[in-house]
Amino acid sequence: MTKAYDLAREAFAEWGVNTEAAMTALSKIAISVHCWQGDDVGGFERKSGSSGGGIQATGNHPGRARNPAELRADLDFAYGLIPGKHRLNLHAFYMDTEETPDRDQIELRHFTPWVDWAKDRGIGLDFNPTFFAHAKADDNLTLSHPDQGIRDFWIEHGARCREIAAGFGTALGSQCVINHWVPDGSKDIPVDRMAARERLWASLDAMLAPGHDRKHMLDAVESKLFGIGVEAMTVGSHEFYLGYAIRKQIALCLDMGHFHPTESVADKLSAVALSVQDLLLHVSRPMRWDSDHVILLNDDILAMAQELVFAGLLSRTRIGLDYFDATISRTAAWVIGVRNMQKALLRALLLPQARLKATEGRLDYTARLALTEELKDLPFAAVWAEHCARADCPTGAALILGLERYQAKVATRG
Ligand code: RNT
Ligand code: ZN
Repeated sequence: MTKAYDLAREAFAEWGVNTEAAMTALSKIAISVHCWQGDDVGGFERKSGSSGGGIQATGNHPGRARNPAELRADLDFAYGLIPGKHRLNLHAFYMDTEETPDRDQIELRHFTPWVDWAKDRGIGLDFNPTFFAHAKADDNLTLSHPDQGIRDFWIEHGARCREIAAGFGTALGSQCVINHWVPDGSKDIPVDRMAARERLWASLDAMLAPGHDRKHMLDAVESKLFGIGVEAMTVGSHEFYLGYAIRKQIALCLDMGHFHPTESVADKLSAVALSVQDLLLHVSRPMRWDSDHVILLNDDILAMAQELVFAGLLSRTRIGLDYFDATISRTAAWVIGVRNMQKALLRALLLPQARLKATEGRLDYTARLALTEELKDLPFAAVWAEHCARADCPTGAALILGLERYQAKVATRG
C-alpha cells in the first residue's frame, strides 16, 4: 500500500466513504469489450464486402488484426492492462472457420475457437447479429425491407445468432447479451414510415419467437437517430425500440452516439429503467455526430457512471463499449477506453452519495453545488492507482511504455 493511497483513504473516510468498498464494487463490474475496435469493423468472413450500414472507421494506423488469432492476441494484451475480469462482445461476422457460410447459415460451430478461448480465459461472451456489410443490406434495408425474401434472410440470420448466443451462454455458464441493431432507414424523406415500422416490428417478432432460456441469453434492441445514408429516417428509432422493449420485456440498448448531441444519455437511464428491466449501454463518444471516438474521462462518461451508481442500476445494466478509431493504436484505444469507463465508475463509487442526496432532499441546492464542486478535489487518482497495483496493472508512464511496445510489435503486420 502506498503512502498516497493511505492519505487518500483517510481523505475519503472524512466524507464517510470507504475506499476499500468502492474498489471491491468496481472489481465486480465486467465491461463488455467490443471486438470490432481491433480491426476497424471489418470482420473475418472469407468474402469481401464494405462495412456499410453507415458505420465506418477512418484511418489506416498500422497493426490492424487481420485474422481471429491476431485479434485474440491483441485482446489478451489489452485485458492484461485492464484491472478486473471482463467480457468480449463479438459480432457475427467475426466467425472463425475455414467454411464460408452465408449469414443465414451460420452455426455455433463456426465460433468454436472463440468459445474455447473464452472458456480458457474465464471470459463471458456477448453477441451481435451482423445486419450490414452484406449485399442483401446494400439498400440500408434488412428486417424492414419491402421484399419478403430479404426480410426472411435476415430473420433467419437473427434467429441463428440467437441460437449461437444461447450456445455461448450455456458453454460459458454466463448469460450472453445479444444486441440487435439494424441500419434500416431512408436517405430522403419517406412517405410511408408506418409500413416500414410495421415490417420491422413483424420481423423482430418472427426473429425473437424461438424461446431461449433467459439464463443463457438476453435479447437487446438498439435504436438510432440517424446515420450516413439514412439521414431522413431510421426505422428503429428510440421511440420504436423503447416501445418494443417494454412490450416484449427485453433489454433496451442505449448507445451514447445515437441521440441528438444536446441530449444527455445519462438522464435517460432512470427514465427508461422504470419501464424496462434490463439495460445495455453502448458507451461511445459522438463528436458532433455518431463518430464513435474513443471514450474519454469526460463529463458525459462521469455523468453516466454516476447515474448507474446513484440510481442503483448497476445490477441490471450491462456496460458495453462501442467506438472504433483506426488512426491510433487499436489496442491502446481499447485499454484507454475501458480504463476510462472504470475510472468514471470508481469516481462515482467514491462519492458520499447519501450526503449528496440529502442536500437535494431538503432542497438545499447551495450545499449540493458546494459539495459537488468540493468533491472534485478528492484524491481519486490515488485510489485508482492502488486498484491497478493490486491487479498488477501499470499506470502512468509504465502503462504508456507497455502500450507503445506492443504497438511497435504489431506495426509490422502487413
Ligand atoms: C451502429 C451501432 C452498432 C454498431 C456495432 C458494430 O450505429 O452503434 O452498435 O456500432 O454493432
Ligand atoms: Zn452501438
